[in-house]
Amino acid sequence: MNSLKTYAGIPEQYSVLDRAQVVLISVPYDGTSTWQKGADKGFDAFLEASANMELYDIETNSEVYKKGVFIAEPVTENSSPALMVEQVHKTVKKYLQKNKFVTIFGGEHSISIGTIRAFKECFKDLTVLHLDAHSDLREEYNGSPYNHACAVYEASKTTNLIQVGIRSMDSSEVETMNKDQVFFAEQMIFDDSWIDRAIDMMTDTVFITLDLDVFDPSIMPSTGTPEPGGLLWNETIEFLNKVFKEKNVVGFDIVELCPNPSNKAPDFLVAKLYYKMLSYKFSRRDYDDFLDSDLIEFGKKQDKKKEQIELNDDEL
Ligand SMILES: [Mn+2]
Repeated sequence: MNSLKTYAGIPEQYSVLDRAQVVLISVPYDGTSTWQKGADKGFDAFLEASANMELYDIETNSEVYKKGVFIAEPVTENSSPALMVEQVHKTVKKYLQKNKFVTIFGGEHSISIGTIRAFKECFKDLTVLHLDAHSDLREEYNGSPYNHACAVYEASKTTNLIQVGIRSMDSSEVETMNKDQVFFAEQMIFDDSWIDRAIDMMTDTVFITLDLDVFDPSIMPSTGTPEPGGLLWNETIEFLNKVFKEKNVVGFDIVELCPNPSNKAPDFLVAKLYYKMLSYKFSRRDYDDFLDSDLIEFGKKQDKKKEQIELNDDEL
């Protein structure tokens, strides 16, 4: 049972609401998925994998779990897609109002309609950074606007939506799509300037919605609708690191883990991805209450990295 577990097996003192800066809400919802079912099992697989992970992050020289991660009561409403979305919206908002860094774990992508709505109401000039193989811009699908195929339609109307990794869409979505703010996977492989161009399009305040099928199925086969030609690990975290460094990321959701009990590597990838994103968030140099010693070490490391980058540029 989730209630007996903590994220990544962290000591209980870091998992209570009062002390935790991070809230993790699971939405084990799989009501509208159209192909492989199982996204409702994602959170447990993620949690189990997370308990087997090292808690020191080499890259940021930090142990972000000390910021505290509270696992909220899961959103289990599933009597209709509309009610599920409303319940997600309410729950996310409740924790945002407590000034927590709110993260949400699916479930399938329709849950993001509720998460984005809550963030949109709490933050001005919101950018939604959408990483996905699919454009998810249908106004409705199978008779509902709360289908996974419609996950960011509302965001396309109400926020600054930037889409990354897209490689599958329907012709009916062409009109809704703002092509100037879409980075198609086919183009990204030939030109890595997409990283800076995408960041330049963002406002300061960013919410990230990450559908795991944005990754290549070679490293992320455990998802409802895998698509060939996706992102690999290093380029993805390099991009995310830069986004967290340059923008104020106010929260994120991760969706569509559809675990396969005989291959736990994808579950582990997701556990590590979540931890990386928290590490990037909280080890930013200007983050006020980061321990002084950590801060100095981190600063040194960043300078070194900068030198290295400049060196590499010279070589070119
Ligand atoms: Mn997708």
